[in-house]
Amino acid sequence: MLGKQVFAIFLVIIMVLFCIQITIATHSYVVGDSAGWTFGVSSWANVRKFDAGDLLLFRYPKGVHNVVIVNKANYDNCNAIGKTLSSGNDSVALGKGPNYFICGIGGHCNDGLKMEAIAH
Ligand SMILES: *[C@@H]1O[C@H](CO)[C@@H](O)[C@H](O)[C@H]1NC(C)=O
Ligand SMILES: [Cu+2]
Repeated sequence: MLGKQVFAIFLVIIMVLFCIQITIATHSYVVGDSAGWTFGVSSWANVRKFDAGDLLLFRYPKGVHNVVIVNKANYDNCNAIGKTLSSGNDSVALGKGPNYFICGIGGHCNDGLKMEAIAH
């Protein structure tokens, strides 16, 4: 008797958790796939459809590159002004709309280590 009620409540809890899981499910992407965060990476980003909350994982040799989260003006002008990540294995959740990333080391941004990821 009590066993059946407990079981029913248990089932409801499982179903609620399952629904929550579906709503918050996000994708994660390794930026540039096997090439990683490197020159020409925008061609990787341009063909992908991201959702707000998706996780981007930036992989690169630590010290060789970094990842600076910039605004559009600084993206266009390769000004490395913004939150800077430098572990070589950096994870960033996308906000809705355009997200701009550049490498702040040397002339790498001007040489094509920059990327816009648009999240819907
Ligand atoms: C890189 O980061 C991801 C996600 O934060 C983690 O799962 C993975 O183990 C890390 N890899 C290395 C080599 O640190
Ligand atoms: Cu770089």
